[in-house]
Amino acid sequence: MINVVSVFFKKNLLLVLIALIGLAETAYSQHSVLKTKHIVEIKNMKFNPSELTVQKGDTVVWVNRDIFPHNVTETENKKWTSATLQQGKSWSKVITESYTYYCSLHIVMQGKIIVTSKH
Ligand SMILES: [Cu+2]
Repeated sequence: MINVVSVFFKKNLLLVLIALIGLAETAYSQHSVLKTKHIVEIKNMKFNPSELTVQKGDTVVWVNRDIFPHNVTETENKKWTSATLQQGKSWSKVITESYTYYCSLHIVMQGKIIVTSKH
C-alpha cells in the first residue's frame, strides 16, 4: 500500500509542484493587482467600524448582521444610497473619495470612510 502511494506520489510530484507554483503565482498576482476589500458590519444599530480608512479604489462591503433593515446613504448630498438591506444582506461600493454616510432609516447611525492617497 505504501509502495503504491509512494510510486504514485513520485510519478506525480512534478505535476503537483507545477500546480502549486501556479497557485502561488495566481495568489501573488491577485494580491498585487486586486484592491483590498473591507467589511463594515451593521450590528446593534451601529456601523462597525464606524470609521474606516481605505486606499483609493478599494471596495467596502456593508453587511447587515442586525435584526432590523438598514441602508447606507451618503450624508452630504445623498450622492448614493444602497437599497434597504434586510438581515443577512450586503451591499458594496468601490471607494474613490472620502465620505460620511448614515442610515436614512435610523439617522443616528453614522459612519465615515477616509481615503488615503498612498498606494
Ligand atoms: Cu438603520
